[in-house]
Amino acid sequence: MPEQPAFPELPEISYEGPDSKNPLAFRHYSPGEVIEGRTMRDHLRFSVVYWHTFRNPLGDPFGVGTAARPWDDGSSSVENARRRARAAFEFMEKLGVPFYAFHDRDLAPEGATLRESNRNLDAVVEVLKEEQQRTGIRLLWGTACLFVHPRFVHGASTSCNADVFAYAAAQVKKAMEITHELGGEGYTFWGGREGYTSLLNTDLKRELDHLGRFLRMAVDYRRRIGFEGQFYIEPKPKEPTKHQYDSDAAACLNFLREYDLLDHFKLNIETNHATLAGHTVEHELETAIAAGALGSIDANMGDLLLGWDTDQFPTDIYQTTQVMLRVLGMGGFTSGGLNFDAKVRRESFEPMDLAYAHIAGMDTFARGLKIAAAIRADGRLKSFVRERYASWDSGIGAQIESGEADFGSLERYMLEKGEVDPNSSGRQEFLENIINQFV
Ligand code: XLS
Ligand code: NI
Ligand code: NI
Repeated sequence: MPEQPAFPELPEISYEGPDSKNPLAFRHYSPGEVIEGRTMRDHLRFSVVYWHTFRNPLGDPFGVGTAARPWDDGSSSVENARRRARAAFEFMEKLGVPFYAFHDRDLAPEGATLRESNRNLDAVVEVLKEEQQRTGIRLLWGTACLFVHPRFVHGASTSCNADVFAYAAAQVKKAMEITHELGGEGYTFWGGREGYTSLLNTDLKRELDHLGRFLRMAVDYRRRIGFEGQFYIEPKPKEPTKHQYDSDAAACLNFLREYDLLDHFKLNIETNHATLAGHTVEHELETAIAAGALGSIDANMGDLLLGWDTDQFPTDIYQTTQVMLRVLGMGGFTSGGLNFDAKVRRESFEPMDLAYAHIAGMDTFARGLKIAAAIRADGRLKSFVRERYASWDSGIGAQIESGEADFGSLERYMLEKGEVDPNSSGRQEFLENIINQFV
């Protein structure tokens, strides 16, 4: 811990139960409580993101940053970056969050050359290592920032300039190395500028081939250094580009299949990216799960009235219930977790707002978990769906599913039968009301 605490007003947050009025306590997140055979801590695997929580100045296109961060002198010195790392661990430790995630350039300042940037990074990784050891907090995943610097103006691995591809490769190589060194459980690829703003100047096929080649090199390098963490791709349809190649879960899965990379990657689904793509988060989760490829979740929420990635802290209980129904349904996370890729509003600029925001997100997910477990224990929802498909369990349905039937046998069957058995109601409102009984 730093000599002077960065968060002097923040105590260690503990569980006080649903009736507590203490804003600095959990009302639902009780880390040791066992649900469906696992502790809440192990179900939820919360993670703090370094970029928003410790690097976001809270600016917007019309105004400068408002964030007050007394431990940060605003300089891009390595000393400041090291002090910030200690502040981050003090915060995470007081909240009781078991994981964190970073981009390389959030941690340490970019130098004049790649060599200098790498040196800066090493100086901060030294602090992270110490702090991980001291607190037991672990790295959920690392990633490389391939979108802020002007060299990435046309993309990173999909840039028209081959030198930029080379630079990005060198940067990812180093980011993978430090992730490995810090015992990271995963490594994420989010293609912030891997897309286009105009097709008039874009060779789409060539760019996709380059992206495939880049990821293949990452897979090869992972083997070389013995990094066993999970690789993730994070879908997002747009912003900053007009079109991002990893636009949604289905597009990512198709891309991975086409380039024969599906065995090496899972998806990191972000709620706000789902809604930007015109999907619900549960749609994206189910699409990933159906392919056996849901890895991790960037837990946030958007504002449906705004067309951009607002990255708000998740405070919608219905939504966290839907998410946790899917997470429980797939048997829980293995390497992944709930990573708060969320930022406080520009108006919430005090350090303590970071604590209130995380407490809100953690409690909302803890509640979602409890509600989802209760819905599963009740069983009505699941048995409704099972019964809805009962015609597939025997007779003609079973023959179709097993591959025994063909067009000829189905025609004979229907000619004899004459008409289908009546359909039954989908009962959507009835089901929505069942969910409401638990929320
Ligand atoms: C941005 C993305 C980004 C990734 C990590 O919209 O969510 O923060 O999670 O590069
Ligand atoms: Ni994200
Ligand atoms: Ni986002």
